[in-house]
Amino acid sequence: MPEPTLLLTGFEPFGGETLNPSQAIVQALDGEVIAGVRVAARVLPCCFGGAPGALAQALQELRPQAVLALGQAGGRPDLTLERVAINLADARIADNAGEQPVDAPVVPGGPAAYFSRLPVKAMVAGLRAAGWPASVSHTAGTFVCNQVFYALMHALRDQPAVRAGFMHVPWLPEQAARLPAPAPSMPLAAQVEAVRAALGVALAHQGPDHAAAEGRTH
Ligand code: PCA
Repeated sequence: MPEPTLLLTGFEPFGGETLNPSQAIVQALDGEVIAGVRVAARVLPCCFGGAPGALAQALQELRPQAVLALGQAGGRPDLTLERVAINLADARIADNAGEQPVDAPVVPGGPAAYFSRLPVKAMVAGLRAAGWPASVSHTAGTFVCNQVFYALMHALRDQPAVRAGFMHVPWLPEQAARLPAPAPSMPLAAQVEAVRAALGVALAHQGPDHAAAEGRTH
């Protein structure tokens, strides 16, 4: 039996930035064993053309029993567990390869959306209990993060036993400090600790997700 593996992905910096917290987090957690499962980290290129292929290669190589993909959501104040990936790429800025798709499907002919297969509400509850601000998000946007989330769920559509989903993380203080207006941020050590806690819940949780009300009116 191969060792149980969790694939943890992050992204390289994008949009002219020199840092991406998701990259730093996955590098910090690479090789760690959480709830008996070894973390294998991969950093994905932030480009529509290259990210799904890099993800597919990692899935093929590692055959993970669980996957958490991470990305930066600058401006969000907390850790957000994404609930839904949509079959749409609509880029406000160019990706790292200079591509800017508008109204393109992630997978032509694919379903409109996939839901996360992680217990997002249990993970939010676990994060809050450990002292980390977190919430459920109902949109991962329409940029490369949503594309990777959708591609992940599409790739695993015939492997329902694999737990997989996406979490957005806030800016690092170093990034927020470069902005002209005040912006929310969270230090790297805190983000690493929080992702470790979230992974612990994701791997240990059994049965249906918590039934806590985490919906939105907007
Ligand atoms: N955040 C972007 C893409 C890469 C990243 O870290 C997004 O939210 O789409």
